[in-house]
Amino acid sequence: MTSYQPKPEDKFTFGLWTVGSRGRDPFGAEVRTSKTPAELVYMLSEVGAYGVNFHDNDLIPIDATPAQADAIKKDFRKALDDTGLKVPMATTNLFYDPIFKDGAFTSNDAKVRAYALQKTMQAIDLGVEFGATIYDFWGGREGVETDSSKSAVEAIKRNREAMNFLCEYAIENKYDLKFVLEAKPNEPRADIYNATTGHMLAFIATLDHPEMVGVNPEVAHETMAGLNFMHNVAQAWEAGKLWHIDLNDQYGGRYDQDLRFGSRDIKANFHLVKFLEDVKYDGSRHFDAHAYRTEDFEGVKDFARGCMRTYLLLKDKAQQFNSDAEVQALLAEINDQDAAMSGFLGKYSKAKADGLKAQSFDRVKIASRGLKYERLDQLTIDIITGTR
Ligand code: GCO
Ligand code: MN
Ligand code: MN
Repeated sequence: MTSYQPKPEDKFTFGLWTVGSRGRDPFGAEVRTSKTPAELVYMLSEVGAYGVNFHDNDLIPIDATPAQADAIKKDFRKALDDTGLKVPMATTNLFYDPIFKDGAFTSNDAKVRAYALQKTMQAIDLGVEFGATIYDFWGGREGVETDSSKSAVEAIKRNREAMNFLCEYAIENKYDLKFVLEAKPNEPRADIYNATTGHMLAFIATLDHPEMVGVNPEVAHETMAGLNFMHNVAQAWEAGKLWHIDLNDQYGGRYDQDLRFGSRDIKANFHLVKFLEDVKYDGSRHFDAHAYRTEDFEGVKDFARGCMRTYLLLKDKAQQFNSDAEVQALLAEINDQDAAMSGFLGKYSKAKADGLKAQSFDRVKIASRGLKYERLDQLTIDIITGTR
């Protein structure tokens, strides 16, 4: 029986903006008191997290004086030293300040685009100062309410220009840094460009330094788009681009709910955790979620502990699935390959094509075989629910 205690090698991380969220929403004010970045670090250490990530302005308010910034950094550094927490990832807030009301890198206003680049370079410096090796780009306002306002092609070009600029900046400064792009279909804009992880993968291939840029898929975002999150993660993995992941949970067809990881769709999250563990994904498991607005700071700890515990529970269940004799026998049967077909499948050759055209297949017989996926899925349910 495992204790489900988080360990550093689990690489569980939280953003300052996640556990620091005070529960404000479009319909109501803050319900929790403000905590300093250092206080949040001590709390994350208490619950067993490995690391803490931040936006530039989670750490240093946008209008802080240099003296205030130094004092905050000193406290934050001390908290990191005291606890041993790491800062694996950092990012830029390019959505909160009114200047970004029409986007940052894709804004129609050249001054806004230039300011966004300046702010991002400064935020990259700050992230690197605290040891970040992954730098996230979530283009929250890179979109529109009306397509009358902006050329969708121009938006792609501006986004590309900005990413190329920032890659060169990181190279010039010899930063040990990789960039990850985080897609979201909508919210806060009515529509956001490069709406899914698949769009991001296609976009990355067009950059000057595609080798520096990967993706940061988020459960809620692909679920909002009505997609199978794990499939997107698998595609990113197969492309060698899964360098970060934002874990939370979400009901489909709704606003971005940022629910505690695994609190909504246990089966989908089981398959997600199983995938990450099976392929030995070794990046951060970052929880980009918020505690319910009903909670006080103790409830935020319950939320953070719950995210990690559910991940570890599902990891345990994935191991059970992998070592269950009946499950494995079914999988072996499903995946049993007819050796005779290897003469037809795989890489093209004229001989294969000719042979294949001459081959006769008993379609009806092949189709008549039951695949036992019902049995397999019920075994999965039995395992997840602890019945088995
Ligand atoms: C959201 C996003 C953000 C980003 C964060 C880091 O929907 O609000 O997921 O939480 O992940 O801003 O860039
Ligand atoms: Mn999100
Ligand atoms: Mn996110």
